Amino acid sequence: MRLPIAAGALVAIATSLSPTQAFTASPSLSSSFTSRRSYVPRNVHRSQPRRASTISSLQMSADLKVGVVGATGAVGKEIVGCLEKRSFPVGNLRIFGSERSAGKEVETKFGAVTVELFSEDSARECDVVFLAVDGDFSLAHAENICAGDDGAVVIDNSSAFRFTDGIPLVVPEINAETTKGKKLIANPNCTTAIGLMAVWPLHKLFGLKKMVMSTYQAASGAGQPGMDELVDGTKAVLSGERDVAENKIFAHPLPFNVIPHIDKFQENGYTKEEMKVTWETRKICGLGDDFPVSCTAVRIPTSRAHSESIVALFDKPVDVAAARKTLEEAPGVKLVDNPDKLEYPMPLTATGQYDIEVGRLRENIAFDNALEFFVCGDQLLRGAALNAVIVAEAMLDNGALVGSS
Ligand code: 2RA
Repeated sequence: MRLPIAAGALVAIATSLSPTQAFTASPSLSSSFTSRRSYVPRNVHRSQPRRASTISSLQMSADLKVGVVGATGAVGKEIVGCLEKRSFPVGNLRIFGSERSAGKEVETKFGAVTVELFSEDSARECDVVFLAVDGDFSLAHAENICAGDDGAVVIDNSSAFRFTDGIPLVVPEINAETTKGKKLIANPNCTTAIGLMAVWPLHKLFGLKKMVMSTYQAASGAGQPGMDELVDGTKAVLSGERDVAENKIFAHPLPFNVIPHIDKFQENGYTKEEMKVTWETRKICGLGDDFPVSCTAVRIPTSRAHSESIVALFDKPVDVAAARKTLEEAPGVKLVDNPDKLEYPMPLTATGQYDIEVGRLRENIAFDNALEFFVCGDQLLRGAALNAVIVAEAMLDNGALVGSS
């Protein structure tokens, strides 16, 4: 079966977001806790001391045919990196791209891989395909890649299917069981995935009633072009070449600025990025369609870790010590909350890490039964690539993903 490629859709393969999506788009305390701490140079991965989730050794022994579409973009590169570092059972790695990248060679732990021109037929030959492409491309091809008993499992990083009934939207530490028997899985928006890693354990403890989030989002949310625009613009201003940086990706110059605008404005005055936090929180956590979640999403001039200030209101009275203990034990979460030593979550320390950092934990003084805290997470890892790879691991574990001969 040969199915057509949507005209123009491949143009966006090399980056995870189009420019349009990026902006129109896109003292002393007595109780201090730090579970682990280490500084990581920007964009450098240190060895990961623990895994955000585990899969059984039996299933790890299967060798899978793995496809990555968009592997030359910022998220795609990290997917390949996660497959390598987490010892995902890759028997054969295939990288698919546009005409522009087809034929290029990519060095991987699994050997040198020549980028193939994408076709649905080729992608269907894989056991699992990670899509790190834009929503139009996913809409055109994802369902065809996974159709039928012989189709591949597809884990889609775009927003194309996040709110489609019957398609799971998954943060594996929260709702991995929803992938059972499914072949198309939606990966959440980075902002939601990072925040919910901290909110979910607290929800289980106290029962979430409402949530208000304010974000401080890195340039990487707009893909490699966003990171490049930040670095180039900062250099241009610091060298005296320009008074104010140029902007093509973001709505305004990002260097030396903050921009309270990510994704398109909606009729209710929120942006789509903000509403994604509301809609995705409801779906992933199994909350009602009118569950109250409000977000203000802001782009700041950092490279690749998103930060979030969260006020969570609960049904039950909150106990800060119990909350700390729960967060310390939560998979994929690192409690960094030691103000006496100036230790709290920061993009600098969260960059390159699998775990999200949570800290500045305190009882909120404006609302009853409310906690306030600060979260940082690597936008390209927990916010995208790592989450997708752990979804695949969970599917190996529950039998939704099996190797074919
Ligand atoms: C952003 N959340 O930061 C988006 C990317 N998925 O722009």
